[in-house]
Amino acid sequence: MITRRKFFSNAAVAASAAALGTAARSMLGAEPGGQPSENPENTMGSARGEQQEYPPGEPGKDYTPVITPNGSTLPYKVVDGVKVFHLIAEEVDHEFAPGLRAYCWGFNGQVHGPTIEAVEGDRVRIYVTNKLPENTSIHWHGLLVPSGMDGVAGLSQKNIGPGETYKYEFQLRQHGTYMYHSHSDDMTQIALGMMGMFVIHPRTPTGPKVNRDFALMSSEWRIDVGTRRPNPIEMTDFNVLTFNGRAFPGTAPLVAKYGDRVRIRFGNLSPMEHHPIHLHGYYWKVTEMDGLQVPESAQQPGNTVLVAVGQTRTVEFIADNPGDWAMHCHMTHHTMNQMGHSAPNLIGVRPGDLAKRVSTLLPGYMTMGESGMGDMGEMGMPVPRNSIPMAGAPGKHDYIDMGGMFTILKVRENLTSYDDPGWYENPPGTLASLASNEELQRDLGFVPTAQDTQKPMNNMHMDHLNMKHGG
Ligand SMILES: [Cu+2]
Repeated sequence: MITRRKFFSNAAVAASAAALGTAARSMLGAEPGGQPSENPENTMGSARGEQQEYPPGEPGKDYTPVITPNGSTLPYKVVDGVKVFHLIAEEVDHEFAPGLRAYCWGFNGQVHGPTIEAVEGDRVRIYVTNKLPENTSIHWHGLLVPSGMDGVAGLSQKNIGPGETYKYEFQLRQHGTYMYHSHSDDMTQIALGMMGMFVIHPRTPTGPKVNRDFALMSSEWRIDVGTRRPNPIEMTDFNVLTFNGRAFPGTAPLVAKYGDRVRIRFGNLSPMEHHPIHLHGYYWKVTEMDGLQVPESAQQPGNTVLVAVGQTRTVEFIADNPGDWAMHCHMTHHTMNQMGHSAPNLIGVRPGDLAKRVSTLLPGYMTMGESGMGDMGEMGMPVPRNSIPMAGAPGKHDYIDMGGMFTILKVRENLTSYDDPGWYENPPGTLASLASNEELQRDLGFVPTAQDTQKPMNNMHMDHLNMKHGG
C-alpha cells in the first residue's frame, strides 16, 4: 500500500531540484505536522542516509528571528553553503541582577550562551573552543545527529581539552525548540551556566506566522552571600533563580503589540528542579513539546506549563489583553532572591521592644518578618556586598515583592518600537482601588476593620444559595 508518506518519498526520488515543496518536507523526514518520519529509510533525514542539500535559510526571508531577552543570537557565516558557528567556552564575570555578580562559565562572554538559530535542512558546522581550565564537550539536546556528533564526552567523542577546538558538523533534519549544554563534568559545568537555546525554524512553515518569538531558558544557582562563585555541589537549596541567566529585577520585559501573535519557547536546564511557568492575563496553547510539533487538535490550552529539567515547551497566544502581566515560575521560592531564606519564622510574633534592646548591642538592628516578609526588600536595609535582597523592585503602584524567575509581558495598543514602553497606564475604572465607606456600607452592610470580630459572610444575603434551593 502506498501511504502518503511513501508516495512523497518515492516522488522525491524522481523529483527534480525545482520541485522542492512537498518533496522537501518528505526528504527532511518531517510530515506536514513536523514529526520525523517513522521510517528513516524513506527519508533524507536519516543520520546515515544520503542528504539533500538546501540553501542556507536566511533571517527575515525564511524566518522571523527569535528574541532572547537579556541574551543574543550567535552570529554565523556561510562557507561553501555551510553555516559556520563558533562557540567559545569560557569563564564569564556575570551579573544576575544589579548588585549580584559571580564568576560563571558560559560561552562567548555570555551566560547563558547565545541562542543558535538556523533552518531545517541547513548544514551547520560548529567549532567549540575550550578556554576553561578543564575538559568540556557540547551536547545538542534533542537534535537528531549522528552518534559521534552527540557530544557526550567519553561515550560519543574525546573530551575537548583546555585550549583545544573541536568541530561538530551535521545537517538539521527537524525543526523546533532545542538546547545545547556541556556534557563533560556536567554537574559542575551546568551549575556554572554552560547552556543555551538551539532554535530550528521550519523549511516550509505551516500555520500562522508569529510576530514575536521569544526564547527563555530557566536555571537555578547556589551563590552563598558574599561569595563570587556558584556552588556546583548544591543539590537542593538553590537561592538564585533565573530566566536567561537573570533574576528579577534584572530580567528584561517581553514587549508585544496589541494583536501580535506571540510565541514563547521555554527551556529548562536547571541542575535539579522543574518549573511550572505561569502567565497572567492570558491562556496559551502548547504548540511544541521538546521541539516536536503538537497537532492543532491536541494543543493543550492553559496558563501554566510545567517545564521539567531537560524539557522545552513552546506556547503561542494572541496578545489581545493590554497591560503589564507577570510571568513567572509558580514555585514561590523560585520568585525570591538570595537573601533571607535562613531567617527565623517570626510571623505573628509580637517583638515588643526587642529592636530597641538589641540595638544597644547591634547598632542598626531591625527585627524583620513579624508581619510577613514582603517588606524585606523594600526596607532597603544594608545587604552584604555582592548579594541581592530577598525580593523586588519599585513598581508603578507599589514595591514589587518578587525576585528570581520572574519577568513581565508588556502588551500595548500603540507602540512605535519594541523597546520597554514603561509602566502600563490603566484605563479609568480598571484598577483595583481602596474601597470607600459608602461602597462598603452599600454592598456589605458594614465597614470592615482590622479589629472586626464579625464573620463577614453572616451579614450577607446568600443570594446564590437562595437561587439554588429556591426552585
Ligand atoms: Cu521554579
